[in-house]
Amino acid sequence: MSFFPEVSKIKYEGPDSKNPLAFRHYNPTEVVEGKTMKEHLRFAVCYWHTFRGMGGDPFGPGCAVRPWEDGTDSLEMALKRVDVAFEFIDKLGAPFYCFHDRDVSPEGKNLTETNKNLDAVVKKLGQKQKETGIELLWGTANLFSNARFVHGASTSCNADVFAYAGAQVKKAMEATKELGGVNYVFWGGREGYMNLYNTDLRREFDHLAKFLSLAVDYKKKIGFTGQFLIEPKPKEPTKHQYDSDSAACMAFLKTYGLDKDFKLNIETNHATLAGHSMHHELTYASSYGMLGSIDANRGDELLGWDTDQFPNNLYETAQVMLVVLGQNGIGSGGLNFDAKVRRESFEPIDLFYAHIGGMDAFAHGLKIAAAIRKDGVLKDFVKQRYASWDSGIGADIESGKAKFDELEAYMLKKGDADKNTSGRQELLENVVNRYLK
Ligand code: XUL
Ligand code: CO
Repeated sequence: MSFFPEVSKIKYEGPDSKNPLAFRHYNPTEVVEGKTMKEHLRFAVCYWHTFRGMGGDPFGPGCAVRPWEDGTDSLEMALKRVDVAFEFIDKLGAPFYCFHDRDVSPEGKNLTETNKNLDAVVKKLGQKQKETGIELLWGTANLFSNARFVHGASTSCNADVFAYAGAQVKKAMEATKELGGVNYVFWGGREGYMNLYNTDLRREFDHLAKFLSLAVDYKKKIGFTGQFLIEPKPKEPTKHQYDSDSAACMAFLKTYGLDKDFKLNIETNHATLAGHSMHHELTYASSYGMLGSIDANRGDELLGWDTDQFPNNLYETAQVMLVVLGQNGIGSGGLNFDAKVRRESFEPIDLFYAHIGGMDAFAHGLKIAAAIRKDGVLKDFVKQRYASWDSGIGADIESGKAKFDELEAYMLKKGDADKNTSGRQELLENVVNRYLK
C-alpha cells in the first residue's frame, strides 16, 4: 500500500529543471571539497512536524489532509504511521530522521504501558531502518506536552516530575541506542520561568545540571556512544528559557563542568528569537568546537514567534555552510528539518515540495560557500585585517610577552597607534553577491 501514490523517488535533474518534484541542486553523489553532498549535508526529516503536525494554531484546529490518519493517538495508528514516514523519507532520499518518544508512540495509562508502546514502535522503526537504509540522526524525549510538565521537567518545583523525566529520558536514550542513533538531543521544552516572583532560579539551574549529569552517567553505563546535544532557544513556551542561546548554553555547561559531554544543536528560528543571526550562533559555537548539529528552518521577519518555516534563504544557507565547511564538517550531526508546512499548505504533496525546497536551498548554499572558500576572498581579507597581530607588538601580546609596562613603553616611544583601515563591509557584501548564482 502506498500513501504517496502520486510521487516516485525524487531525482536530481539539475538547475534548469522545472519539475517541482525534482532536485535542482541536491545531487547526493556530487563531490564538493572532497566529500559528497550527501556526506556534507546529512539531511534529516523530523517526525513531529512532518508526521504529527496537522496545522493547528491558536485560532483553529488542524486542517491538514492526511488520508492515512484515523484521528486517534492509538498504538495501531502509531505503527501505521511508521509506514507512512518511511515511504516519505525513502522517496525523498533523506538519509536520516529524528523523533521525540511521544511523536512515534502514544502515552499509555501509566509509565509501564507507555514504555511498552514505545518498545513496539521501536521494533518496527528498526525493521524499517533495515529495509530502507534510513538512519536515526537523533532521538529525544518530549518533556513538555503532558500536563505533568506544566512547571518544567528537570526544573519543575515538583521533585516527582524530575523523577518522571529521568525515567523517560532513560527509556528514550535506550531506544535511541537500540536504533543506532548517532546523537541524542536535549531541548529544554519548559525549562525556564514565566515569572521570577515564584521561581528559585539558582535551584532550577542546579537541577537542570543535575539532570544532565545523570544522563551522562547513564550514557556511560549503557555504552551509548552518540553525541549529546543541547538545543538553545530563548523563549517560547516560557518567557525565559534557561538554554537561551549558544553563549548562555556554553557558559552553563562550563559552570557545571558538563562542557566535555555536550555540543550544541543550533536552530535558525531560535537564533532569530534570541535576537541573533544564525551565522552568529553557529560561529560562536563553532569557534569553541561546540557546534554539533543543526535544526534547519527559518522564521518570518514580521512574526515574532517560532514559525518553523522551511529554509529558502540562500544568504543564510550559504552562511551556515561556510561555518560548517570552516570546521571541516558537521561530524556526527546533520541538517534536521525542524520545519513545518504552513497551515494553508494542507495537502500531502506539500510535504514533498517543502523538503525538496529546503534540501535544494542547502545544496545551493553549500555550492556557494565552497566557491567563496575556493577563491579565498573572505579568508584572505580577514587574515589581512588582523595582520598587526602576526608580528611585533601584536604577537608579543598574544604570546603573553608584553604586559602593561611593555605596552606603555611601546606607545610612549611611538606616540600614537597606527592608522586604522576600512572594514569594507559593503565591498565584502558585494563580493558575496557575486557568488549567489
Ligand atoms: C522546539 C524545538 C524542538 C526540538 C526538539 O522549538 O525546536 O522541536 O528541536 O525537542
Ligand atoms: Co528544534
